[in-house]
Amino acid sequence: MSRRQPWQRHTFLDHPRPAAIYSAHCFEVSKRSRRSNNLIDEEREMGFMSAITSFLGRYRSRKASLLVVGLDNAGKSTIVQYYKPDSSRVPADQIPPTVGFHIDRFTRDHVQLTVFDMSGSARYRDLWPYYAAETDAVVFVIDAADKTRIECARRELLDVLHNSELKVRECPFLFLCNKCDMADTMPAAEVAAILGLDAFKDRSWYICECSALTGQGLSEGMAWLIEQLSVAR
Ligand SMILES: Nc1nc2c(ncn2[C@@H]2O[C@H](COP(=O)(O)OP(=O)(O)OP(=O)(O)O)[C@@H](O)[C@H]2O)c(=O)[nH]1
Ligand SMILES: [Mg+2]
Repeated sequence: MSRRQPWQRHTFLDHPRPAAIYSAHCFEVSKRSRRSNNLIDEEREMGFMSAITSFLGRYRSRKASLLVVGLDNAGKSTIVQYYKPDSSRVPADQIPPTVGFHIDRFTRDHVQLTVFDMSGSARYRDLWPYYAAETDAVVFVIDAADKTRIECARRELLDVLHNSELKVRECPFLFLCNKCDMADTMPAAEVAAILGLDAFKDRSWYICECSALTGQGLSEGMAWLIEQLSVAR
């Protein structure tokens, strides 16, 4: 057998441990790995518990107020009624034009909502900034079939933004381009461009097409809003 040169590395097999030491070593290793397995289990449990806690925290009944604004006849009240539970919903053909404002309270996606459905009539628009002071989110409804008044809608949007607490306070804006069931309505991208939403850099906003009569797009819009309200807490 050729002798190893001194520079050649010795291996474990060159110096076998006595059986007792070797098994003690194995026991230590397995104890350590069991301890680390326990730690991993504990961490996993804690992760699971914190996931459940955050889930419950997130969806335990919470409260938020919404301000619903937009020109008269845009479909605000019809949209609010659509979001309500079936049992308390007023049928679309029995909703009168709003006078002043109307407050509705209902729970949607585990959030207790207080909804300020404002009149869009010119004589009541001055009320919007007052109710914007405390709101958690704004729903701005646009009649996507009414091309002649979209410029007016833009002015009212700027007005409520500049003459209210919203000027300094971040709060999410949901833009609903309503009446998309009708022919020749403006697509959301066109409405966004006219309203100048590109300039909305300091707040979160979302725009989608919807129909308060068919329900199209309304769940999508509300899902975004609820997510924003969750993030804000
Ligand atoms: N085709 C169509 N009609 C709609 C839609 N939403 C609302 N309308 C109709 O539009 C009209 C006005 O609806 P409202 O919900 O009263 O409008 P509003 O924005 O609350 O109006 P004010 O209370 O006056 O500010 C009603 O005749 C509704 O039936 C829609 O998605 N599609
Ligand atoms: Mg109304």
